[in-house]
Amino acid sequence: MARCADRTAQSQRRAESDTVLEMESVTSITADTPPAILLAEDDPVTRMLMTRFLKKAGYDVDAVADGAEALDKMMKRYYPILVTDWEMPGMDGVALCKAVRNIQLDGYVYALLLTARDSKEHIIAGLEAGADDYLVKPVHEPELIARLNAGRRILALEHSLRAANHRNRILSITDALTGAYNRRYLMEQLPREVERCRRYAYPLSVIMCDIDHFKRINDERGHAAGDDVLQQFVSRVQRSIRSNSDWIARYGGEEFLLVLPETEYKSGVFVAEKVRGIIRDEVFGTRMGEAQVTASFGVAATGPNGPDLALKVEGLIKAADQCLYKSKQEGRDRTHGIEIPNSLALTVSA
Ligand code: GH3
Ligand code: MG
Repeated sequence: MARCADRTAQSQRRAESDTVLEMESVTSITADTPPAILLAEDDPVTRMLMTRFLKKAGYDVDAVADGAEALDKMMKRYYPILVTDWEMPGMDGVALCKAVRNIQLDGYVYALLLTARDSKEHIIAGLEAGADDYLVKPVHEPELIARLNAGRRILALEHSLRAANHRNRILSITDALTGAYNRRYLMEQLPREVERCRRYAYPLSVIMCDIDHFKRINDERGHAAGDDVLQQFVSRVQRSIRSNSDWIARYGGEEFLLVLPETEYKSGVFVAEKVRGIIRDEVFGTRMGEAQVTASFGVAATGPNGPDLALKVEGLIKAADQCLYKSKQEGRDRTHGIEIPNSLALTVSA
């Protein structure tokens, strides 16, 4: 979807958080499927004839009568191909091409300019405004199809490049063994979550969790069985948290940090206790047999109105870690937490 001006406040916040959304795939464009075309043409007869012709050629076509309407449509839906007349009332084709190049859309737009003018200066002006190609009117239909085919090859290339970049990005932020986010992503993303919660005055909870006596599992069943436990641990946690906002990162070997935006202290502790139950209540299957696993938890949460200016990510993580340490010291398989309504006056609660 294009970045619309009328996006709701909530989805705006989500876009800013830029977290779980990274896992979404990029819009699919291949050389085989005809991409959607937006046709901007003010002459009703030409518009109707071209729409009919393009539809017959297999394209999904939306047609509008001027540049402003075209731009409005493009803000709401991604059209990989724009075919636009040059001369139109209000925003003309050249202004439309310029505008399209200045907004952020979900993918590249291949812009084909139709013009009655064939002087070199005009053609250069059209291409410099952002058009990829031009056709002199009256349009010769087989030539239009051939030029659209050339455009589709470019779109398919651009798409595969973007998909490869997307895959690389996912690989660079994911822990290969468990599929959780890696520490690099955590240290990149958590400051943004803190900032976002501060701006919108929402609480934020983080939960540090560590598998109890994990070394024993490795020692008794082998490293590979330990890996099985780590994988299942993460998939159990992922299944039990909100998939569109909460996320888990591998902090160290068998230590993970759960990030729960818009979650206050009580709910943070509730989630930690829920996850603790999910881990301990069902044995883990490993390649070396079943294993009983427990984990310890430390919750650190901001006050209900979000982090104050003094709160740093390191402080939040340290507070969760100290609570986790307390849980370990008191015998493991338990949760301790701290609410930090004011970073300068930390109050510990069990
Ligand atoms: P505690 O209850 O105090 O947390 O004890 P623990 O045994 O869980 O903690 P300790 O720090 O003594 O041992 C953690 C072990 O986790 C040691 C390390 O070899 C193992 N480990 C770290 N990363 C991996 C991994 O990716 N796979 C496996 N199988 N083991 C790992
Ligand atoms: Mg451990």
